[in-house]
Amino acid sequence: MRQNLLVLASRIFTVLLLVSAFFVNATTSITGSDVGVTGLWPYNPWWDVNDDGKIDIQDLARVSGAFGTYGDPLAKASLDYDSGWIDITDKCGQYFNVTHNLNSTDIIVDITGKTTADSGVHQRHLGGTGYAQGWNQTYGGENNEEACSVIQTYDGGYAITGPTISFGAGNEDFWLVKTDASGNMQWNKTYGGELDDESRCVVQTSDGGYTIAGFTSSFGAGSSDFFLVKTDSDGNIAWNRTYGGADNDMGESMTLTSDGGYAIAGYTTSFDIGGGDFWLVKTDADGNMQWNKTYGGLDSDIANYVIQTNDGGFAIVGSTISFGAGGYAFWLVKTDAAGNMQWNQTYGGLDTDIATTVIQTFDGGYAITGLTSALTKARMVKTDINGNMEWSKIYEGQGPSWALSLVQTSDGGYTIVGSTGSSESDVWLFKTDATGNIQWSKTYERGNDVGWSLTRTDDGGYAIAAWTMLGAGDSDFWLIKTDPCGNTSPYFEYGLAWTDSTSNTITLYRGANDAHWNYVRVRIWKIKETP
Ligand SMILES: [Ca+2]
Ligand SMILES: [Ca+2]
Ligand SMILES: [Ca+2]
Ligand SMILES: [Ca+2]
Repeated sequence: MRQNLLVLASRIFTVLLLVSAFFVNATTSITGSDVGVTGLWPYNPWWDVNDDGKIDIQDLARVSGAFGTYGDPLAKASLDYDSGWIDITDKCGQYFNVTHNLNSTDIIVDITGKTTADSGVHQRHLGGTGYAQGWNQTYGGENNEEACSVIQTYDGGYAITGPTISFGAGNEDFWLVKTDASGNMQWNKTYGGELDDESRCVVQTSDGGYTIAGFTSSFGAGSSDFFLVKTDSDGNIAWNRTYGGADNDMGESMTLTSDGGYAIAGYTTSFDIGGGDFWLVKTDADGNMQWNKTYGGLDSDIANYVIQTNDGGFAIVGSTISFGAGGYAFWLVKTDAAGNMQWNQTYGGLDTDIATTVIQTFDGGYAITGLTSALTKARMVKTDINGNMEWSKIYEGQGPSWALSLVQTSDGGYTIVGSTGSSESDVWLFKTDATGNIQWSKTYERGNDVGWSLTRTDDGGYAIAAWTMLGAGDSDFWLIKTDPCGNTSPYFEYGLAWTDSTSNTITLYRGANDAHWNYVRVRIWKIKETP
Protein backbone atom coordinates (compact mmCIF):
# COMPACT_ATOMS: atom_id res chain seq x y z
CA MET A 1 0.00 0.00 0.00
CA ARG A 2 2.80 2.40 0.81
CA GLN A 3 4.28 1.85 -2.65
CA ASN A 4 0.97 2.69 -4.26
CA LEU A 5 0.64 5.84 -2.22
CA LEU A 6 4.05 7.02 -3.27
CA VAL A 7 3.31 6.34 -6.92
CA LEU A 8 0.05 8.20 -6.69
CA ALA A 9 1.65 11.06 -4.84
CA SER A 10 4.23 11.51 -7.55
CA ARG A 11 1.66 11.42 -10.33
CA ILE A 12 -0.81 13.77 -8.79
CA PHE A 13 0.18 17.18 -7.71
CA THR A 14 -3.17 18.62 -6.94
CA VAL A 15 -6.47 16.98 -6.41
CA LEU A 16 -9.46 18.77 -7.74
CA LEU A 17 -12.86 18.05 -6.47
CA LEU A 18 -15.99 19.26 -8.11
CA VAL A 19 -18.71 20.65 -5.96
CA SER A 20 -22.12 21.76 -6.91
CA ALA A 21 -24.70 20.41 -4.56
CA PHE A 22 -23.13 22.06 -1.54
CA PHE A 23 -23.95 25.50 -2.77
CA VAL A 24 -27.27 27.22 -2.71
CA ASN A 25 -28.96 28.75 -5.73
CA ALA A 26 -27.21 26.36 -8.06
CA THR A 27 -28.13 27.15 -11.62
CA THR A 28 -26.24 24.29 -13.18
CA SER A 29 -25.68 20.92 -11.67
CA ILE A 30 -22.36 19.69 -12.94
CA THR A 31 -21.41 16.11 -12.35
CA GLY A 32 -18.52 14.03 -13.47
CA SER A 33 -20.44 12.54 -16.30
CA ASP A 34 -21.54 15.98 -17.51
CA VAL A 35 -18.00 17.01 -18.23
CA GLY A 36 -16.69 13.63 -19.20
CA VAL A 37 -14.49 13.12 -16.20
CA THR A 38 -13.65 9.60 -15.20
CA GLY A 39 -12.29 8.56 -11.86
CA LEU A 40 -13.20 11.78 -10.13
CA TRP A 41 -16.91 12.04 -9.79
CA PRO A 42 -19.04 10.73 -8.25
CA TYR A 43 -16.22 9.05 -6.36
CA ASN A 44 -15.64 11.16 -3.29
CA PRO A 45 -13.21 9.86 -0.69
CA TRP A 46 -14.60 12.20 1.92
CA TRP A 47 -17.81 10.41 2.41
CA ASP A 48 -19.26 8.61 5.33
CA VAL A 49 -17.72 5.30 4.33
CA ASN A 50 -18.86 3.33 7.36
CA ASP A 51 -22.26 5.04 7.42
CA ASP A 52 -22.09 6.09 11.06
CA GLY A 53 -23.43 9.56 10.37
CA LYS A 54 -20.15 11.44 10.50
CA ILE A 55 -17.05 11.84 8.42
CA ASP A 56 -14.15 11.24 10.74
CA ILE A 57 -11.02 9.27 11.41
CA GLN A 58 -12.65 5.90 10.71
CA ASP A 59 -13.56 7.04 7.22
CA LEU A 60 -10.11 8.46 6.66
CA ALA A 61 -8.55 5.16 7.60
CA ARG A 62 -10.70 3.30 5.12
CA VAL A 63 -10.00 5.52 2.16
CA SER A 64 -6.39 6.43 2.73
CA GLY A 65 -5.08 3.86 0.28
CA ALA A 66 -7.69 4.15 -2.36
CA PHE A 67 -7.98 7.67 -3.64
CA GLY A 68 -6.56 8.77 -6.94
CA THR A 69 -7.28 10.89 -9.97
CA TYR A 70 -5.03 11.48 -12.92
CA GLY A 71 -4.12 14.90 -14.17
CA ASP A 72 -6.29 17.94 -14.22
CA PRO A 73 -9.74 16.83 -15.28
CA LEU A 74 -11.46 20.18 -15.25
CA ALA A 75 -10.31 23.43 -16.78
CA LYS A 76 -9.90 26.33 -14.38
CA ALA A 77 -11.22 29.64 -15.62
CA SER A 78 -10.46 32.08 -12.84
CA LEU A 79 -9.31 31.99 -9.24
CA ASP A 80 -12.15 33.28 -7.11
CA TYR A 81 -10.77 32.60 -3.64
CA ASP A 82 -7.38 31.82 -2.12
CA SER A 83 -7.00 31.28 1.61
CA GLY A 84 -3.22 31.49 1.46
CA TRP A 85 -1.26 29.09 3.64
CA ILE A 86 -3.01 28.50 6.96
CA ASP A 87 -1.00 27.08 9.87
CA ILE A 88 -2.93 24.08 11.24
CA THR A 89 0.00 22.47 13.05
CA ASP A 90 -1.92 22.38 16.30
CA LYS A 91 -5.25 21.10 14.94
CA CYS A 92 -4.61 17.37 15.21
CA GLY A 93 -7.98 15.63 15.57
CA GLN A 94 -9.93 18.88 15.19
CA TYR A 95 -12.57 20.26 12.85
CA PHE A 96 -12.11 23.80 11.61
CA ASN A 97 -13.75 26.15 9.14
CA VAL A 98 -12.23 28.00 6.22
CA THR A 99 -14.46 30.98 5.44
CA HIS A 100 -14.44 32.05 1.80
CA ASN A 101 -17.45 34.39 1.49
CA LEU A 102 -18.02 33.10 -2.00
CA ASN A 103 -21.53 32.21 -2.96
CA SER A 104 -21.17 30.73 -6.40
CA THR A 105 -21.63 27.63 -8.44
CA ASP A 106 -19.66 25.75 -11.07
CA ILE A 107 -16.52 25.77 -9.04
CA ILE A 108 -13.58 23.58 -8.22
CA VAL A 109 -12.30 23.43 -4.68
CA ASP A 110 -8.60 22.81 -4.64
CA ILE A 111 -7.04 21.83 -1.31
CA THR A 112 -3.29 21.41 -0.93
CA GLY A 113 -0.97 21.06 2.01
CA LYS A 114 2.59 21.36 3.24
CA THR A 115 4.35 19.71 6.14
CA THR A 116 6.75 22.54 6.90
CA ALA A 117 6.74 26.11 5.65
CA ASP A 118 9.64 25.24 3.34
CA SER A 119 8.60 21.79 2.16
CA GLY A 120 6.97 20.76 -1.10
CA VAL A 121 3.25 20.96 -1.73
CA HIS A 122 1.15 17.83 -1.42
CA GLN A 123 -2.41 17.02 -2.18
CA ARG A 124 -5.28 16.25 0.05
CA HIS A 125 -4.54 13.20 2.21
CA LEU A 126 -1.62 11.96 0.14
CA GLY A 127 2.05 12.63 0.36
CA GLY A 128 3.93 14.90 2.66
CA THR A 129 7.54 15.91 2.70
CA GLY A 130 9.96 17.48 5.08
CA TYR A 131 8.74 15.56 8.08
CA ALA A 132 11.44 14.17 10.33
CA GLN A 133 9.53 11.31 11.84
CA GLY A 134 9.40 10.60 15.52
CA TRP A 135 12.05 8.57 17.29
CA ASN A 136 13.50 8.10 20.75
CA GLN A 137 16.99 7.49 22.11
CA THR A 138 18.53 6.86 25.51
CA TYR A 139 21.90 8.04 26.77
CA GLY A 140 23.64 6.98 29.96
CA GLY A 141 25.92 4.69 31.89
CA GLU A 142 25.49 2.23 34.70
CA ASN A 143 24.48 4.80 37.34
CA ASN A 144 21.92 7.62 37.45
CA GLU A 145 21.47 10.18 34.68
CA GLU A 146 18.49 12.51 34.96
CA ALA A 147 17.64 14.70 31.94
CA CYS A 148 16.24 18.09 32.96
CA SER A 149 16.34 20.26 29.86
CA VAL A 150 16.40 19.94 26.06
CA ILE A 151 16.80 22.49 23.27
CA GLN A 152 16.88 22.17 19.51
CA THR A 153 20.23 23.50 18.30
CA TYR A 154 20.98 25.75 15.33
CA ASP A 155 22.06 22.75 13.22
CA GLY A 156 18.72 20.96 13.79
CA GLY A 157 20.13 18.61 16.41
CA TYR A 158 19.53 18.60 20.15
CA ALA A 159 21.36 19.45 23.37
CA ILE A 160 20.28 17.84 26.62
CA THR A 161 21.53 18.42 30.13
CA GLY A 162 21.05 17.00 33.58
CA PRO A 163 23.18 15.40 36.26
CA THR A 164 25.17 12.19 35.70
CA ILE A 165 26.76 9.86 38.24
CA SER A 166 28.13 7.40 35.68
CA PHE A 167 30.61 9.86 34.20
CA GLY A 168 32.71 12.83 35.35
CA ALA A 169 34.88 13.86 38.25
CA GLY A 170 32.96 12.33 41.15
CA ASN A 171 29.47 12.05 42.56
CA GLU A 172 27.11 13.98 40.30
CA ASP A 173 28.41 16.16 37.47
CA PHE A 174 26.78 18.38 34.88
CA TRP A 175 26.31 16.30 31.72
CA LEU A 176 25.83 17.83 28.28
CA VAL A 177 24.83 15.52 25.42
CA LYS A 178 24.81 16.83 21.83
CA THR A 179 22.96 14.84 19.17
CA ASP A 180 22.24 15.13 15.48
CA ALA A 181 18.72 15.67 14.13
CA SER A 182 17.92 11.96 14.59
CA GLY A 183 19.09 11.81 18.18
CA ASN A 184 22.43 10.10 17.49
CA MET A 185 24.97 11.28 20.06
CA GLN A 186 27.73 13.38 18.48
CA TRP A 187 29.59 14.18 21.68
CA ASN A 188 29.08 14.49 25.42
CA LYS A 189 30.93 16.39 28.14
CA THR A 190 30.88 16.51 31.92
CA TYR A 191 31.56 19.54 34.09
CA GLY A 192 32.16 19.47 37.83
CA GLY A 193 34.42 18.48 40.67
CA GLU A 194 34.63 15.76 43.27
CA LEU A 195 31.32 16.50 44.99
CA ASP A 196 27.77 16.96 43.64
CA ASP A 197 27.31 19.18 40.59
CA GLU A 198 23.74 19.09 39.28
CA SER A 199 22.80 20.78 36.02
CA ARG A 200 19.24 21.85 35.40
CA CYS A 201 19.10 23.93 32.27
CA VAL A 202 20.87 24.48 28.92
CA VAL A 203 20.65 27.32 26.38
CA GLN A 204 22.51 27.85 23.12
CA THR A 205 24.27 31.18 22.71
CA SER A 206 24.61 33.29 19.56
CA ASP A 207 28.22 32.10 19.08
CA GLY A 208 26.97 28.52 18.71
CA GLY A 209 28.20 27.54 22.17
CA TYR A 210 26.19 26.48 25.19
CA THR A 211 25.55 27.76 28.71
CA ILE A 212 24.48 25.37 31.44
CA ALA A 213 23.18 26.28 34.86
CA GLY A 214 22.59 24.38 38.06
CA PHE A 215 24.40 24.12 41.34
CA THR A 216 27.72 22.83 42.65
CA SER A 217 29.01 21.54 45.96
CA SER A 218 32.52 21.07 44.53
CA PHE A 219 33.29 24.75 44.11
CA GLY A 220 32.19 28.11 45.52
CA ALA A 221 31.65 29.81 48.85
CA GLY A 222 30.34 26.89 50.87
CA SER A 223 27.73 24.15 50.87
CA SER A 224 26.10 24.49 47.41
CA ASP A 225 26.35 27.51 45.07
CA PHE A 226 24.70 28.47 41.81
CA PHE A 227 26.98 27.23 39.01
CA LEU A 228 27.11 28.61 35.46
CA VAL A 229 29.27 26.96 32.76
CA LYS A 230 29.86 28.51 29.32
CA THR A 231 31.22 26.30 26.53
CA ASP A 232 32.16 26.64 22.89
CA SER A 233 30.21 24.85 20.15
CA ASP A 234 32.06 21.59 20.89
CA GLY A 235 31.34 21.71 24.60
CA ASN A 236 34.81 22.84 25.69
CA ILE A 237 34.66 25.12 28.74
CA ALA A 238 35.11 28.82 27.96
CA TRP A 239 34.50 29.97 31.52
CA ASN A 240 32.56 29.02 34.65
CA ARG A 241 31.29 31.00 37.64
CA THR A 242 29.77 30.28 41.02
CA TYR A 243 27.38 32.53 42.95
CA GLY A 244 26.47 32.05 46.61
CA GLY A 245 27.27 32.36 50.28
CA ALA A 246 28.21 30.00 53.06
CA ASP A 247 25.00 27.96 53.02
CA ASN A 248 22.84 26.32 50.34
CA ASP A 249 22.35 28.18 47.05
CA MET A 250 20.72 25.87 44.55
CA GLY A 251 20.27 27.15 40.98
CA GLU A 252 17.22 25.53 39.43
CA SER A 253 16.53 27.55 36.27
CA MET A 254 18.27 29.98 33.92
CA THR A 255 17.29 32.08 30.93
CA LEU A 256 19.20 34.11 28.40
CA THR A 257 18.29 37.77 28.75
CA SER A 258 17.70 40.34 26.01
CA ASP A 259 21.06 42.04 26.77
CA GLY A 260 22.96 38.79 26.12
CA GLY A 261 23.37 38.03 29.81
CA TYR A 262 21.74 35.50 32.08
CA ALA A 263 19.15 35.34 34.85
CA ILE A 264 19.44 32.39 37.22
CA ALA A 265 16.79 31.53 39.80
CA GLY A 266 16.75 29.07 42.65
CA TYR A 267 16.79 28.74 46.37
CA THR A 268 19.05 30.31 48.95
CA THR A 269 19.60 29.72 52.64
CA SER A 270 22.71 31.94 52.59
CA PHE A 271 20.80 35.19 52.11
CA ASP A 272 17.21 34.35 53.13
CA ILE A 273 15.20 35.89 55.91
CA GLY A 274 14.06 32.44 57.09
CA GLY A 275 13.33 28.94 55.82
CA GLY A 276 15.00 29.57 52.45
CA ASP A 277 13.99 32.21 49.87
CA PHE A 278 13.73 32.63 46.12
CA TRP A 279 17.06 33.96 44.80
CA LEU A 280 17.48 35.70 41.45
CA VAL A 281 20.98 36.41 40.09
CA LYS A 282 21.47 38.60 37.02
CA THR A 283 24.78 38.44 35.14
CA ASP A 284 26.26 39.97 32.04
CA ALA A 285 27.24 37.90 28.99
CA ASP A 286 30.52 36.91 30.68
CA GLY A 287 28.83 35.72 33.84
CA ASN A 288 29.78 38.72 35.99
CA MET A 289 27.05 39.29 38.58
CA GLN A 290 25.26 42.61 38.03
CA TRP A 291 22.75 42.31 40.84
CA ASN A 292 20.89 39.73 42.93
CA LYS A 293 17.61 39.78 44.85
CA THR A 294 15.85 37.53 47.34
CA TYR A 295 12.08 37.13 47.66
CA GLY A 296 10.40 35.34 50.51
CA GLY A 297 9.01 35.28 54.00
CA LEU A 298 9.91 33.59 57.25
CA ASP A 299 9.04 30.09 56.07
CA SER A 300 10.13 28.02 53.06
CA ASP A 301 10.12 29.67 49.58
CA ILE A 302 11.59 27.57 46.75
CA ALA A 303 11.97 28.95 43.20
CA ASN A 304 11.86 26.48 40.32
CA TYR A 305 11.67 28.50 37.10
CA VAL A 306 12.47 31.95 35.71
CA ILE A 307 11.62 33.72 32.44
CA GLN A 308 12.25 37.19 31.13
CA THR A 309 8.94 38.93 30.45
CA ASN A 310 7.92 41.07 27.47
CA ASP A 311 8.56 44.27 29.45
CA GLY A 312 12.17 43.29 30.22
CA GLY A 313 11.35 42.21 33.77
CA PHE A 314 11.27 38.71 35.20
CA ALA A 315 8.68 36.19 36.35
CA ILE A 316 9.75 33.55 38.84
CA VAL A 317 7.59 30.66 39.90
CA GLY A 318 7.96 28.16 42.70
CA SER A 319 6.34 27.29 45.97
CA THR A 320 5.83 29.10 49.23
CA ILE A 321 4.71 28.29 52.74
CA SER A 322 5.38 31.85 53.91
CA PHE A 323 2.37 33.18 52.02
CA GLY A 324 -0.95 31.70 50.94
CA ALA A 325 -3.37 29.49 52.81
CA GLY A 326 -1.02 27.28 54.79
CA GLY A 327 0.70 24.44 52.95
CA TYR A 328 2.94 24.93 49.95
CA ALA A 329 1.20 27.07 47.33
CA PHE A 330 2.21 28.04 43.80
CA TRP A 331 3.97 31.41 44.11
CA LEU A 332 4.45 33.76 41.16
CA VAL A 333 6.75 36.75 41.63
CA LYS A 334 6.90 39.50 39.00
CA THR A 335 9.82 41.93 39.00
CA ASP A 336 10.97 44.86 36.90
CA ALA A 337 14.18 44.74 34.85
CA ALA A 338 16.24 45.49 37.96
CA GLY A 339 14.68 42.69 40.00
CA ASN A 340 12.43 44.90 42.14
CA MET A 341 9.25 43.01 42.99
CA GLN A 342 6.19 44.57 41.32
CA TRP A 343 3.63 42.08 42.53
CA ASN A 344 3.28 38.48 43.70
CA GLN A 345 0.42 36.02 43.83
CA THR A 346 -0.21 32.65 45.44
CA TYR A 347 -2.45 29.93 44.03
CA GLY A 348 -3.56 27.02 46.19
CA GLY A 349 -2.79 26.45 49.78
CA LEU A 350 -3.83 23.91 52.34
CA ASP A 351 -2.81 21.13 50.01
CA THR A 352 0.79 20.83 48.80
CA ASP A 353 1.07 22.74 45.52
CA ILE A 354 4.50 22.74 43.84
CA ALA A 355 4.86 24.97 40.78
CA THR A 356 7.39 23.72 38.23
CA THR A 357 7.34 25.97 35.14
CA VAL A 358 5.95 29.34 34.06
CA ILE A 359 5.53 30.76 30.55
CA GLN A 360 4.22 34.13 29.45
CA THR A 361 1.16 33.68 27.24
CA PHE A 362 0.19 35.47 24.01
CA ASP A 363 -2.21 37.72 25.97
CA GLY A 364 0.59 38.86 28.31
CA GLY A 365 -0.64 36.65 31.15
CA TYR A 366 1.04 33.59 32.63
CA ALA A 367 0.52 29.82 32.53
CA ILE A 368 1.98 27.69 35.31
CA THR A 369 2.33 23.90 35.60
CA GLY A 370 2.86 21.93 38.76
CA LEU A 371 1.74 19.26 41.19
CA THR A 372 -0.96 19.16 43.82
CA SER A 373 -2.81 16.75 46.14
CA ALA A 374 0.25 15.39 47.95
CA LEU A 375 2.08 15.37 44.60
CA THR A 376 -0.38 12.92 43.05
CA LYS A 377 -2.16 15.19 40.56
CA ALA A 378 -1.06 17.53 37.80
CA ARG A 379 -2.18 21.14 38.03
CA MET A 380 -2.21 24.10 35.67
CA VAL A 381 -3.02 27.73 36.47
CA LYS A 382 -3.69 30.51 33.95
CA THR A 383 -3.47 34.14 35.06
CA ASP A 384 -3.95 37.54 33.50
CA ILE A 385 -1.10 40.03 33.03
CA ASN A 386 -1.28 41.02 36.71
CA GLY A 387 -1.24 37.47 38.00
CA ASN A 388 -4.95 37.28 38.80
CA MET A 389 -6.04 33.67 38.36
CA GLU A 390 -8.34 33.14 35.35
CA TRP A 391 -8.65 29.39 35.70
CA SER A 392 -7.07 26.39 37.39
CA LYS A 393 -7.26 22.79 36.22
CA ILE A 394 -6.32 19.51 37.82
CA TYR A 395 -5.38 16.60 35.57
CA GLU A 396 -5.40 12.96 36.51
CA GLY A 397 -4.15 10.44 33.97
CA GLN A 398 -3.69 6.79 34.86
CA GLY A 399 -2.87 7.08 38.54
CA PRO A 400 -0.49 9.63 40.09
CA SER A 401 0.20 12.45 37.60
CA TRP A 402 2.70 15.29 37.35
CA ALA A 403 2.85 18.34 35.07
CA LEU A 404 6.42 19.56 34.80
CA SER A 405 6.77 21.76 31.72
CA LEU A 406 4.62 23.38 29.04
CA VAL A 407 4.56 25.37 25.79
CA GLN A 408 1.77 27.46 24.32
CA THR A 409 0.49 26.33 20.92
CA SER A 410 -0.43 28.44 17.89
CA ASP A 411 -4.17 28.04 18.58
CA GLY A 412 -3.78 29.53 22.07
CA GLY A 413 -3.82 26.13 23.75
CA TYR A 414 -1.05 24.38 25.67
CA THR A 415 1.02 21.23 25.40
CA ILE A 416 2.16 19.89 28.75
CA VAL A 417 4.67 17.19 29.64
CA GLY A 418 4.99 15.21 32.85
CA SER A 419 4.22 11.72 33.96
CA THR A 420 1.33 9.46 34.81
CA GLY A 421 0.82 5.80 35.64
CA SER A 422 -0.71 3.50 38.18
CA SER A 423 1.97 0.92 39.00
CA GLU A 424 4.82 2.52 37.04
CA SER A 425 4.96 6.07 35.77
CA ASP A 426 5.11 6.80 32.03
CA VAL A 427 6.01 10.00 30.20
CA TRP A 428 2.78 11.93 29.63
CA LEU A 429 2.24 14.51 26.87
CA PHE A 430 -1.11 16.20 26.43
CA LYS A 431 -2.54 19.09 24.46
CA THR A 432 -5.28 21.37 25.77
CA ASP A 433 -7.41 24.10 24.31
CA ALA A 434 -7.09 27.71 25.47
CA THR A 435 -9.05 27.03 28.65
CA GLY A 436 -7.22 23.88 29.62
CA ASN A 437 -9.55 21.17 28.32
CA ILE A 438 -7.60 18.14 27.11
CA GLN A 439 -7.78 17.57 23.33
CA TRP A 440 -5.33 14.71 22.99
CA SER A 441 -3.08 12.76 25.29
CA LYS A 442 -0.19 10.33 24.70
CA THR A 443 2.01 8.27 26.97
CA TYR A 444 5.49 6.87 26.28
CA GLU A 445 6.74 3.91 28.22
CA ARG A 446 10.00 2.08 28.80
CA GLY A 447 10.04 1.31 32.52
CA ASN A 448 9.49 3.91 35.20
CA ASP A 449 9.67 7.13 33.18
CA VAL A 450 9.16 10.87 33.75
CA GLY A 451 9.08 13.67 31.17
CA TRP A 452 10.79 16.76 32.60
CA SER A 453 11.04 19.29 29.83
CA LEU A 454 9.81 19.86 26.30
CA THR A 455 10.55 22.14 23.40
CA ARG A 456 8.90 22.76 20.05
CA THR A 457 10.89 21.52 17.04
CA ASP A 458 11.26 23.26 13.68
CA ASP A 459 8.97 20.73 11.95
CA GLY A 460 6.08 21.47 14.32
CA GLY A 461 6.74 18.48 16.58
CA TYR A 462 8.00 18.20 20.14
CA ALA A 463 11.24 17.07 21.78
CA ILE A 464 10.88 15.75 25.33
CA ALA A 465 13.73 15.38 27.82
CA ALA A 466 12.79 12.47 30.07
CA TRP A 467 14.45 10.03 32.33
CA THR A 468 13.85 6.33 32.18
CA MET A 469 14.68 3.62 34.68
CA LEU A 470 15.07 1.14 31.83
CA GLY A 471 18.37 2.06 30.24
CA ALA A 472 22.04 1.20 30.59
CA GLY A 473 21.71 1.09 34.38
CA ASP A 474 19.72 2.96 36.98
CA SER A 475 18.17 5.96 35.23
CA ASP A 476 19.22 7.28 31.78
CA PHE A 477 18.46 10.36 29.71
CA TRP A 478 15.59 9.61 27.33
CA LEU A 479 15.02 11.94 24.39
CA ILE A 480 11.64 11.53 22.67
CA LYS A 481 10.94 13.25 19.36
CA THR A 482 7.29 13.36 18.28
CA ASP A 483 5.31 14.76 15.38
CA PRO A 484 2.79 17.61 16.01
CA CYS A 485 0.19 15.06 17.16
CA GLY A 486 2.54 13.43 19.65
CA ASN A 487 3.39 10.32 17.62
CA THR A 488 6.84 8.78 17.76
CA SER A 489 6.25 6.40 14.87
CA PRO A 490 4.80 7.18 11.46
CA TYR A 491 1.12 6.73 10.86
CA PHE A 492 -0.43 6.09 7.48
CA GLU A 493 -3.27 8.35 8.33
CA TYR A 494 -2.62 10.76 5.52
CA GLY A 495 -5.24 13.10 6.01
CA LEU A 496 -7.29 16.07 5.84
CA ALA A 497 -10.97 15.40 5.31
CA TRP A 498 -13.38 17.85 3.82
CA THR A 499 -16.39 17.18 5.99
CA ASP A 500 -18.92 19.90 5.35
CA SER A 501 -19.63 23.04 3.35
CA THR A 502 -22.01 25.94 3.35
CA SER A 503 -22.24 28.75 0.85
CA ASN A 504 -19.37 30.49 2.56
CA THR A 505 -17.48 27.99 4.65
CA ILE A 506 -15.69 24.71 4.11
CA THR A 507 -15.25 22.52 7.16
CA LEU A 508 -12.06 20.48 7.28
CA TYR A 509 -10.92 17.79 9.69
CA ARG A 510 -7.28 17.02 10.39
CA GLY A 511 -6.59 13.43 11.37
CA ALA A 512 -5.76 12.92 15.03
CA ASN A 513 -2.53 11.14 14.10
CA ASP A 514 -1.69 12.88 10.86
CA ALA A 515 1.94 13.93 10.66
CA HIS A 516 1.91 15.86 7.42
CA TRP A 517 -0.79 18.50 7.38
CA ASN A 518 0.75 21.44 9.18
CA TYR A 519 -0.25 23.97 6.52
CA VAL A 520 -3.31 23.97 4.29
CA ARG A 521 -4.34 26.17 1.36
CA VAL A 522 -7.85 26.29 -0.05
CA ARG A 523 -8.42 27.74 -3.51
CA ILE A 524 -11.72 28.00 -5.32
CA TRP A 525 -11.73 28.27 -9.10
CA LYS A 526 -14.49 29.01 -11.53
CA ILE A 527 -14.57 26.29 -14.12
CA LYS A 528 -14.80 26.85 -17.84
CA GLU A 529 -18.21 26.40 -19.36
CA THR A 530 -18.65 23.09 -21.00
CA PRO A 531 -19.66 23.04 -24.66
CA1 LIG B 1 30.92 16.08 40.78
CA1 LIG C 1 26.62 28.39 49.16
CA1 LIG D 1 11.62 32.23 53.40
CA1 LIG E 1 22.25 5.23 33.79
